[in-house]
Amino acid sequence: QRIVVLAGGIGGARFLRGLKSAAPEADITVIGNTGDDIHLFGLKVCPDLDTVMYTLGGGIHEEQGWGRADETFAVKEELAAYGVGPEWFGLGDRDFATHIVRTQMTAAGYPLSAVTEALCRRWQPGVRLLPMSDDRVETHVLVDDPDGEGRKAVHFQEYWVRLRASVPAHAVVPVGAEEAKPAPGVLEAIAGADVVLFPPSNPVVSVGTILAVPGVREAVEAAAAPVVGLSPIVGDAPVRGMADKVLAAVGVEATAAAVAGHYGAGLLDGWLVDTVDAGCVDRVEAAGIRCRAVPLMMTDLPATARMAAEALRLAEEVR
Ligand code: GDP
Ligand code: FO1
Ligand code: CA
Repeated sequence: QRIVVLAGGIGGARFLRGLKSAAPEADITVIGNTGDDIHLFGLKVCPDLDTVMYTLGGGIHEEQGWGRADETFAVKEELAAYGVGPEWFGLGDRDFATHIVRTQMTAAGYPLSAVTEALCRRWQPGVRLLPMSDDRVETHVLVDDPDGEGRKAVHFQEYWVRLRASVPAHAVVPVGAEEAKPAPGVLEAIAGADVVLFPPSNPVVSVGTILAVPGVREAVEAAAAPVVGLSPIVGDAPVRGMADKVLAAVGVEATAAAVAGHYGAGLLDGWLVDTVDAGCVDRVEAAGIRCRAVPLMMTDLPATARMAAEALRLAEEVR
């Protein structure tokens, strides 16, 4: 069974662990979001690709959900001693090595897809991890300019990590997406899939950014395979993080039903909501999307594997 998953960071990575456990024989291709990528200290950092790679490869900081386990911050402290920031982004020593290898290979001419494949030779994530594009795409967020009347665009990481999404977001712009091409293998994987899954990743800045790469949305819409998503919104709030803030920026309510409607019946064949949101099942189905309410909290691996199994079951139902 060929399964394609459009993944962001933590929500995508944790779901993938459950999917691997629920479908150990499946051939899984992950299309990873690279809109969160940021260049710091001359290095290219790919938070979502790394979160998937470290989570599935056993190197993740489990409680935090991003970055490396057993991390130290000597390099960051030394940079700070030179007055070199940003101090608000916590790059650890072990993690730095990944970004050094990635940047070095990029400078030598390798595309991000080849670099990711090389990094995965170490981590053996057990899935094929493809960046959505080899071209640079950077999500920016339009916020009020604190120094003036107008508005200004800040990098997504500055909005999310430094500002903690505490200022109003007026727009979310995947800069460069319009000119980006899907990475080699992306469209082929979608076209050849038996099932396409949207994990409970951020619908705007994770899955939304992947779909913004020209050709990707069209490929998912045209796919012969059923497309099933799992809601990252449970009980009218994100399970973790500030997805409600970026949903507001695109005019979508933070409810499981509204997120299904945002993707739409053109994209989704099936949608899983949490049991606490069972009341919205009829509304989602009325929009032409088959919907089931099942437990959607990824509290441990067995619970996550059951979520993945439910998604695959729903895919069979709508096939
Ligand atoms: P990020 O790139 O690290 O922000 O991760 P993703 O975009 O892949 O996923 C973020 C989303 O995961 C958030 O909007 C959370 O609400 C969602 N999420 C995290 N844990 C859970 C969980 O246990 N269950 C569900 N349903 N969603 C979750
Ligand atoms: N998230 C934070 O909240 N604070 C950090 O200092 C931070 C550093 C960081 C370093 C490497 C990496 O791969 C991820 C990192 N993240 C950090 C997480 C990440 O940037 C964001 O949570 C996601 O991109 C949000 O989608
Ligand atoms: Ca992310």
